Amino acid sequence: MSQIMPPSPRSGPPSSLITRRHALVGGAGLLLAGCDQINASPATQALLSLGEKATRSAQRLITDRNALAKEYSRAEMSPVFRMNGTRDPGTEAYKALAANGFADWTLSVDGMVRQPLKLSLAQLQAAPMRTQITRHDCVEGWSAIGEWTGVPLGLLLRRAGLSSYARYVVFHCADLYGGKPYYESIDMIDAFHPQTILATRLNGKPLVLGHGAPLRLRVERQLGYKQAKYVMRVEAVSSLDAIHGGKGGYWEDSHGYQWYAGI
Ligand SMILES: Nc1nc2c(c(=O)[nH]1)N[C@H]1C(S)=C(S)[C@@H](COP(=O)(O)O)O[C@H]1N2
Ligand SMILES: [Mo]
Repeated sequence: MSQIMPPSPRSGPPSSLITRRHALVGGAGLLLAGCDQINASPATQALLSLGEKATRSAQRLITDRNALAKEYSRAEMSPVFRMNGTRDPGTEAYKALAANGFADWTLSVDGMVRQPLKLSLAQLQAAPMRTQITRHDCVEGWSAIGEWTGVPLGLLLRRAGLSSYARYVVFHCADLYGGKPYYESIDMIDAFHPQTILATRLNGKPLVLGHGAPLRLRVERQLGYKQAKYVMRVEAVSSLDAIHGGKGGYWEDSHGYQWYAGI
């Protein structure tokens, strides 16, 4: 498991590099006739080559984060997909929603968006879907291969008019675990990753209660505990500080699990 900290919007190599490169380009542009002079300066040469190297490594980092998780064939699917954590949120509110097949359930997409959305299950099911057979890895030492079908998260965020200041997407769940609300969060690279979906189906059937009915996150480049079940609300935020314990997720807040659980 690699350790990547939540990026801060105001620091970090990629943004400072871009600023520096723009400053250089701007300077050269202003001094048209003085271009040779700028290029001849050893300090500038060093800065330029350093900038290029750092840009390449930033590029590599981003490329790796966008790589697809392995997808499997139908023949490789696990005969039984285990359940873990909450198997039924059991709250009065959830029981009422489950009692009529989630006909009154809605997903909220809100926070730093231009147009907050409230979507029924029927509306979500009518959206373009992606199906993928992937392996789920739980830190407790088990894996299962299953076929997930759902709406790409990026599609919903675009439709809601995501603010360019949003840095994270928070998933608020219907269940309490150990008495605390279960929640999780991811950054924008994972939010717009093509395999990041809000799944309504497992192995061709609507999600059963134990797997997070009616809607759960699949973020395939990360471990099991990031795969939030019973998602009720998707919130775009610029910082995780004010959300529950401030560490970006239930396990992160209460058990010191890493926020970035990349596999
Ligand atoms: N809301 C919610 N999401 C959750 C959990 C949970 O307890 N509550 N458990 C997590 C853990 S540790 C794992 S391994 C997976 C298990 O998903 P499954 O029950 O569909 O196998 O869900 C994750 N998402
Ligand atoms: Mo897990």
